[in-house]
Amino acid sequence: MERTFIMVKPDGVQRNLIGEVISRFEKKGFTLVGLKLLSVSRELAEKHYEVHKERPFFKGLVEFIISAPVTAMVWEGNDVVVSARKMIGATNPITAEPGTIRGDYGVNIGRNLIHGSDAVETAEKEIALWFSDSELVSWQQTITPWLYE
Ligand code: IDP
Ligand code: MG
Repeated sequence: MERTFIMVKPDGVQRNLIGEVISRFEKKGFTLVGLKLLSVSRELAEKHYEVHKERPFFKGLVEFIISAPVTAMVWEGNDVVVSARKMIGATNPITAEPGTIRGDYGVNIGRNLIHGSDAVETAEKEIALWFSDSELVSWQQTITPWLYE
């Protein structure tokens, strides 16, 4: 079963959207296998956004991510990486479709509430970066036959 890394960014935590994000993923039919609230170190933030290190917004992005707690999660399910990206919506909340998390709750690209891995390989790297094996729980929901044929 596929897994993805989801983070409610500091703005999402401050705006009391942790529950809303969890609720959307639960209702969609995905399974929570890892969850923690944490203050992010500069080192972790820089590593997580390493691909963007030459971009003009990198410094501000890192400062933002370390400015207040985030909620890190791992969700599991069929094609969860692509599906989560659709649920999250476009990077700029102004162009993100209504019905997506960013489209429903965001108004600024630098405050777009949530991160989701962009590919299966990225998800594997990000999960390993943010979680130890012992923090991840493999379990099966009893509703599985009602989610998958
Ligand atoms: P994604 O989060 O939708 O995958 P990326 O292009 O990977 O978007 O960018 C990572 C994060 O960097 C975005 O979620 C956003 O917080 C921030 N970001 C991207 N582009 C800009 C920008 O032009 N200005 C400010 N922040 C940006
Ligand atoms: Mg990205």
